[in-house]
This record gives sequence, structure tokens and C-alpha cells, in this order.
Amino acid sequence: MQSPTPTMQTHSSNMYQALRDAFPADLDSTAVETDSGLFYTWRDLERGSAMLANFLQSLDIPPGSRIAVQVDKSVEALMLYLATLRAGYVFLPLNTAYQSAEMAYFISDAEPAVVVCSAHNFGWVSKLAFQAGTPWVFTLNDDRTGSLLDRAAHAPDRHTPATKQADDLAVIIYTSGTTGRSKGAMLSHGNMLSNARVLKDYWGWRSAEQGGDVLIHALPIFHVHGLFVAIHGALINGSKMIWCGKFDPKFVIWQLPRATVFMGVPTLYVRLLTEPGLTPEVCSHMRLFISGSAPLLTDTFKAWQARTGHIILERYGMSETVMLTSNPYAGERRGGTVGFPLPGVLLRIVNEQGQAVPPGEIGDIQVKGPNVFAGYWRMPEKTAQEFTADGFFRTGDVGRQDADGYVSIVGRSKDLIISGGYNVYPAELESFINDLPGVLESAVVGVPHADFGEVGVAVVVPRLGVTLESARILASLKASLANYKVPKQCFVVPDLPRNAMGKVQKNLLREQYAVAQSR
Ligand code: MLC
Ligand code: AMP
Repeated sequence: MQSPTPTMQTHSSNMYQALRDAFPADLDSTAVETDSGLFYTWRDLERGSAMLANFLQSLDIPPGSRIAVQVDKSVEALMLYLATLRAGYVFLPLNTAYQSAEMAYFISDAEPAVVVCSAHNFGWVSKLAFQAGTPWVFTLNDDRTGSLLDRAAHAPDRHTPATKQADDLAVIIYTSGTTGRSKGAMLSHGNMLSNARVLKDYWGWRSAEQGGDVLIHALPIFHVHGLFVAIHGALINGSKMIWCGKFDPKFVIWQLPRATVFMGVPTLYVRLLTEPGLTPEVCSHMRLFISGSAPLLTDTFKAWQARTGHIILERYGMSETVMLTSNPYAGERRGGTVGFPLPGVLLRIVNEQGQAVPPGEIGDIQVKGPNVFAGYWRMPEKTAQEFTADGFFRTGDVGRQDADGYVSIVGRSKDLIISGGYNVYPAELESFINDLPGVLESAVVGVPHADFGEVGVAVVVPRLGVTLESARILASLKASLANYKVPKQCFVVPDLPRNAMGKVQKNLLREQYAVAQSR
């Protein structure tokens, strides 16, 4: 009798494979429809990412190589993300607003094997990447020959996704540091996959057989919200996306009757509410509006319900953890809260001694779960500081959990401003301003803002006998840093308020300049 041939069971946790498994049977149906009138099928996503994956692999770069990408939003950029996952490399998305000093830091820190940039930035990006030792720099879809898409057009359109373990690194997302250097949060295939699967159920995504969902994708694709929560959410459900290159409230309202799901940072909801075309009728086909990345003001939450008849579902997450909590899909969506810890997420609120506090009391939010990252890229000490001895991650957010389980975020222990959903770290701006000629010291604080929720204000003290001009300080910041980081106002003052320990009292500055903003 012949013994059965042993078969190797190679279970893969490749995130691309999980998304691919959910593509609809009809690969020629539309997967993404863009605001410029282009239609991409599921087969386009499959073939385009296969060709790009084959091309990347033909470069003979080592496993685990980083592919750094700073390009405008496009479906081809999405294909490049999928290609990186399926080839088993590490995707490193970068905000298109980053300027040369910021890019130089990310490239020197991450040491990517490939940098992909926009055609209009190729000159300076390629120069600094080659100087840092990057072997390959491409534009994505420049008209001239030599772009990544042009090269990949000659690659085979079939590709077997690399076998990946759940804890294999898939993506590095840089988050600015509260002190100095930006940190690269390392997310694994398993982190993203566990979260995408939980959200699929939690938010009741409808498969094609259940009528199908259609997502309006209006966010940038270089952060967790647009790249993971939105794209993974749609793809792992085989749902079509209507894709806006740049958020335009009128376009979104025009598309609402054809869609079922919308995701936005609070600023998007604030801007949609200014449009007279936002009515219950245009929203009648919609199933779900989701908000996150920054606090949704109760006023916006209530105004949305009054104007559209829909209750926004607010959720909470971060780059290091993907999504952590969410208001329920079916139960009460409570304004001012971020809902319950998601299935599989352990969340606790602790006091300064690290002890859990009773329900309703305020403390630091700590989390643990399959979605929580492995650590910061090449920063073992920083990583160790951010985890407790029993493996909980210190989020830096301050909140409470009520007796019935709802979590509310009431503040942050990290010195961070969240402006229109982007994180701005005062420490980075202060260190830049302090290095300007004639500056003795500075403080940057966040103050309320009707559109962006919160914006930065710089308060600067000149050296003795020096006259400083606010406009020049702002112009210097604008010339060197991503535009959204630049404080909206700058005040030159003789000194900063300090407490008995000599520490700058930022709370006093916040109060003082909040008034200045509203004038
Ligand atoms: C743009 N500007 C901003 C800004 N965005 N200023 C402060 N904060 C912002 N977020 C400024 C620019 O500097 C510029 O100023 C002017 O506004 C116009 O720039 P723009 O690019 O044309 O702006 P606009 O298209 O209006 O962008 C606004 C926005 C965008 C809200 C659409 O900021 C955005 O897409 N935000 C979403 C960010 C996001 O996806 N976050 C998710 C992070 S993930 P000037 O002076 O130069 O003209 C995360 C985890 C989680 O947090 O839980 O999801
Ligand atoms: P990021 O580093 O860009 O991922 O930003 C993560 C931070 O955004 C979190 O630590 C929170 O401070 C904040 N955040 C995300 N979602 C919410 C929310 N719904 N309400 C309040 N803050 C939020």
C-alpha cells in the first residue's frame, strides 16, 4: 500500500491574500470609480498589483525591504500598496505635504530599498534618496518613460502572494514624536488583518449577496484612516469604492445617493454641514457615517442628526494600534464617546500608579490586543517605555470608561495638537522656532478652531534687544515643514508664563490665545 504523499500546509497571513479572497466572483465588475470618471475593475486591481509585485521582486531587493511612497492619491497608488503586501515587502506611506528635511529624515531612518515619488518632486526626492543610499527611485506614473508603472507594464500579470506569518512586518507608519525624532510604528500583517476582520462584523458590512456596500473614499491614503480603516474595510468585503482624489464636499453630496458608507475626520463633517445640498433625501440611501482620528464635537454630532436623520458612529484608534473602540452599529451611538473596546481589544484606564481606576474616573488609556503594533522601528528603548510590564500599550490618551462600558476621550497626556485629523507635535515646531536667529524660546499650543477642530498657535520670546516679526517666523516654518503643521498665528511676547518648577504653563497660553483666535 502506498503511503499518502505528505502535503505541506503553508497557511499564510498575507494581508493581500485575505483581501483578494474577498474579491467578488465577477472580477470584471467595478471595484473603484474615481471623481475623474475612471473605472477600475477587481481584475485591474489583481493584475496591476501582480505586475507591480513582479517588478518589485525583479529588483532583487532583500526580504523585508521598505518601499517608501510619497505620491498623490490614485488607484495606481493603491495597486502599489497591494503589490508591496503581496510581494512581502514593507510599505512606508508618506504624507504628500512633507518637504525635504522631513523626507530626508524618513529616508535615512527607514533606509528604503525603493522610493516612489510624484513626477513633480522627482528632482529633489531622488537626490536626497540617492545620497542616503537608496538604490531605486521611481516616479509612479509620470508621462515620460521610466516610471514604475511603465516598467511594471512589461512584468507578468500573475503573481503568487508571498507567504507571511501574522507577526511579519507589513507597514511602517511614522508618527511624530513628542520629543524630537519621528517614530516609525511597525504594523504586521496580523495587526491589520485582525482589525479588518473585526470591523467587517462590527460595522455590519454587507456582502454583495446582501445588497452590497459602496464606500465614498474621501481621505488621504497615507494614514491609518484612509489606508486601513477605509480601504481594508471595503476590499475585505468586496465592496466598491467611489474615490475622491481630494475631499470636495459638493462631490461627496452628489455621490451620497449612490453610496452606503462614508468615513471622515470631523472636519469633513463640519464642511459637509456648510453645504445647503446636504438633506435627508440625499442621505436616504446611506447606511453608515463613521467619524474618527480626532474628537467629534457634540455640536457636529447633533447637527448631523438634525440635518440628515443619521447618527454618526464615532470610533477611536491610532497608528500604533489601528482601531481600538467603536460605538455600536445596532445599539446606542452615544455622542461625545468613542463607544466600546472592539472584540479582542483589552482596554483599561489607570491612575498615575498604573492601577485600574473605578468606572467613570479619569485616567490614562492603555490597550492590548492582536491589533497592537510590535514597536517602533529601530527604537527598542522608546518601545520599552511605551509598554507596561504586563504588555499594555500606553496610548498617551486620557479618558474614562462609564459603568455601561462606553469610553470617552477627555484629553491627552502627550503634547499633541490634532488639526483636521493630522497630528502636529508642538515639540517639533518649538525646536524649529528656537533655532531661528533672535529667538530665545517658544511654545506652541493648540486652540479650538471651527473648521480644523484645533489649530496651533506659536508664542515666541525674542532674545534681549532683538525685534522679531511674526510673519517672518511663520514664513520660515512654511518654507521648511509640511503646510498643515504651520501654526495659524504667531505672537511675539516678552516672556512665557511658568510655574514654580519653571515649567511653561501651556494651559494658560491655551486660554489666552483661544480668545485671540475667536476675535
Ligand atoms: C490643510 N491645511 C491644514 C490642514 N489641512 N491646516 C491645518 N490642519 C489641517 N489638517 C491648510 C494647508 O496648510 C493650507 O494652508 C490650506 O489648509 C489648504 O490646504 P489644502 O491641502 O488645500 O487643504 P484641504 O484640502 O482643505 O485639507 C483639509 C482636509 C485635510 C481636512 C481635507 O487636512 C485632510 O484630508 N485631513 C484628513 C487627515 C487624515 O486622514 N487623518 C487620519 C490620520 S489617521 P496654506 O496656508 O498653506 O494655504 C489617525 C488614526 C485614526 O488619526 O484614528 O484614524
Ligand atoms: P495618529 O497618530 O495619527 O494615529 O493619531 C492617533 C490619535 O488620534 C489618538 O491617540 C487620539 O489622540 C486621536 N484620536 C483618534 N480617534 C479619536 C476620536 N474619535 N476622538 C478623539 N481622539 C481621537
